Amino acid sequence: MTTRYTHPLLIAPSGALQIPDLLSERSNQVQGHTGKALHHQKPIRFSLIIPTYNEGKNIAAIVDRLSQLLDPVLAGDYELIVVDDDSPDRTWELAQALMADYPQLQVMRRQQERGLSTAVIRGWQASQGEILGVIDGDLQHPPEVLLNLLTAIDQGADLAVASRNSEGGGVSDWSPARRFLSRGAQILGLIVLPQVVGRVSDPMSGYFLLRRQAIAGCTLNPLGYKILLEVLGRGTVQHVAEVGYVFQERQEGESKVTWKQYIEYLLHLVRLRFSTKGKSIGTDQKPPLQRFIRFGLVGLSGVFVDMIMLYLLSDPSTLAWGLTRSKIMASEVAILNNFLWNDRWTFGDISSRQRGKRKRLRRFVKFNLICLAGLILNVLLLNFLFNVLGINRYVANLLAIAIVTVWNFWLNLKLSWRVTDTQE
Ligand SMILES: Nc1nc2c(ncn2[C@@H]2O[C@H](COP(=O)(O)OP(=O)(O)O)[C@@H](O)[C@H]2O)c(=O)[nH]1
Ligand SMILES: [Mg+2]
Repeated sequence: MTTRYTHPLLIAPSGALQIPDLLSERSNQVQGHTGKALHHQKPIRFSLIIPTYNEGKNIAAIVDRLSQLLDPVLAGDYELIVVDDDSPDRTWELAQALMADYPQLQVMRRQQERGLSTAVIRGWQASQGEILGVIDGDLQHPPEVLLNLLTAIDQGADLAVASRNSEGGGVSDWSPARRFLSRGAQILGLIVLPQVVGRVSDPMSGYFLLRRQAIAGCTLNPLGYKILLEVLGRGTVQHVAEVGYVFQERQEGESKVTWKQYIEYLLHLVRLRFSTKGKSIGTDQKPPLQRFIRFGLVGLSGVFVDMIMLYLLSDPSTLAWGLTRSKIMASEVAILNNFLWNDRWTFGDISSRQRGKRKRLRRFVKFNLICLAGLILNVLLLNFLFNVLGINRYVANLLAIAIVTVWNFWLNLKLSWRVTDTQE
């Protein structure tokens, strides 16, 4: 009879969700670290957390691919930490069996807590890396991107995010409904928590690396899935880098995302909004004042276009169209005028990096959709100011345009030209 040696598991830390500084006294912060007594070892370069729940069919493949990828660049100087929430399919046990063949692999089986965000944090707490990272365990995040993320950190970024929305990024096979939902969530984030959500092009990314220093000592308090929001909201992140990636379709197992995660996302945004109030977000980004001035001037040219069109279409001495119809038409012409100027001038630096007719068309479609939403707001405001408050139609129009300009600037900055911290 042979008994196979089983490698010890990491015991899940308990207590506050706080990442210890590697240099400080940490014996009472990392409780119950068994086996290799890692906290007495010297720090290592990189710790990558792989959170799993029922990923039994994926775990061997992801561990193998990550090891193949990292061994040549970080031989012995990294750790892969699978944090499994006591999966019914016993993912943790399968991972544990892999430890014999993959010496950099560690496994944590959590039985007291559940949830993606806390799994990641508990993994980081038990880790030794100067650079911390997270990657999904289902191979939807292409492992190769890790090398670019590591390079970005080596080049000085505090946070390197794999993004579906920057150059080279995308989603493989999403339905329009799913894309819409994802964008809607981002827009809500931009409205509720602009200084946090606006810093990256893919605030919902679950694939990123950061320097331990950026969050060491902060008490994290996440809700649901979006751990990146927590890092951006509570950490000290100066330089952000982004690397585009294409979100792969799941081959094995199934997604754990339900409506609950959308609700939690909203609550998380609100909670962060209040708890980070007054905190100056650690950023080297200047407010995009110059852009706003340009956008404002372009908007002003649009006002003239809009006014002239409104006069030509609605004035009793000219075509005498109805007010709403005239306003929609006038705004559409103004939108076209504004796009052309903004693309050339306000965001000319970004546009010149995203060349090609298709990309330009995409920017125009986004610009149009955002302005269209703004236009609806504009028409409602104009009708309210003119019909309800009895303000002169042109003054009412000016007021409505001013309010909608702020909406248009912010959303277009973040969604059409995608200006984030990494580009300023
Ligand atoms: N430890 C842990 N991992 C989780 C939990 N929920 C999801 N995961 C893992 O987190 C990653 C992303 O989850 P997934 O359901 O694929 O999300 P989606 O890609 O957005 O559909 C996968 O590796 C999951 O196994 C959880 O509650 N605990
Ligand atoms: Mg997934």
